[in-house]
Amino acid sequence: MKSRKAGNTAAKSQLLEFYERMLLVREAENKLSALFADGEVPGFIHLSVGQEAVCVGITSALEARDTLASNHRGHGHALSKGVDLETFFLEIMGKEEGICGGRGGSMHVADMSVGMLGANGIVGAGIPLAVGSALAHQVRQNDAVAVVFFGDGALAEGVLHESLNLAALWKLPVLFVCENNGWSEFSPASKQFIANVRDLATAFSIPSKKVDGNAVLEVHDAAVGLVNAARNGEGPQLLECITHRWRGHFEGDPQKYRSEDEMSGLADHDPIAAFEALLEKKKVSKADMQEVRDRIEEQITRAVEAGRAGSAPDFERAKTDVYTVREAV
Ligand SMILES: Cc1ncc(C[n+]2csc(CCOP(=O)(O)OP(=O)(O)O)c2C)c(N)n1
Ligand SMILES: [Mg+2]
Repeated sequence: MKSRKAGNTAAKSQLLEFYERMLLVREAENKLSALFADGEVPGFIHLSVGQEAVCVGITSALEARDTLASNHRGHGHALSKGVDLETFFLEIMGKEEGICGGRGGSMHVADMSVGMLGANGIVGAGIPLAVGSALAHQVRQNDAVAVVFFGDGALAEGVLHESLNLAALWKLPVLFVCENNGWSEFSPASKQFIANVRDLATAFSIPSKKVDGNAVLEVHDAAVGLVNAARNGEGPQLLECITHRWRGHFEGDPQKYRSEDEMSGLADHDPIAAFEALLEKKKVSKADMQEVRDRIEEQITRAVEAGRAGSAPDFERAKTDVYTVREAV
């Protein structure tokens, strides 16, 4: 996405691009959910359905040279940073032709060619990676910024506090993005952290903003300002995005810990439905929106076919890319 105009001034083509990017993430994950239920996806998957406006709003404010570190709920981060859809499906389906040779799967999708530093199964572990990447950008003077997505469940992690401190101390070009969906696995995040993320930023002299994480243009506009500030040498910035996790913590989670009220109200916070209503107001035709939906459906069908056609990992290569193998004594 080249133009930086959003909000009221965005052109129709740019609005449709936001729509297409959010739909890609939503439909890719809906398909992964079905594949997982059918046993075609090994391991665990965590879906970001309902949170699409955050990844799209942020990544649309980035340049190709910028880098991104993710967490366990990272499909949207990877796809919206530009990871190829077919090699993404191949990876998650555990195939050799996957972007990481089928060795990473959902929680380790990485693609340095598009600046995707990696998803991460350890809560908070992507944060110092982004800070390290920002340090590399600063040393190389390459005019790039690093972004990290983390959830509200990471707020009590010491590594976040240490990373905020170092980033502020060294004025690193990094944007910290907190996807605040209220949950940390099966517990309300409010039971784990006494303060809030913006106070934490203030404690380390980091400027911050809070946005409705379901409103893609609001996220985008805030991200443009913060990314520019980081790029212009003003040091780290932080954005809190309020959003909703529609699915369980992982696929298959029966979610007994959530109230019926909360579950039945989730669809009221649909970033894609809200954006469709906005497109209609802006006089984007239903035919134009349908064209986007058809294109996404085709792309996903092709990606699933590619995933199914991929080869299962070869046992002979089990030790490839393993740096050290300790022989049994
Ligand atoms: C260091 C560490 N502690 C605990 C876990 C188990 N765990 C996995 S996800 C998660 C909570 C994640 O919540 P949040 O960061 O808000 O992300 P969300 O799942 O809401 O997107 C926990 C505690 C872990 N993976 N790593
Ligand atoms: Mg959370």
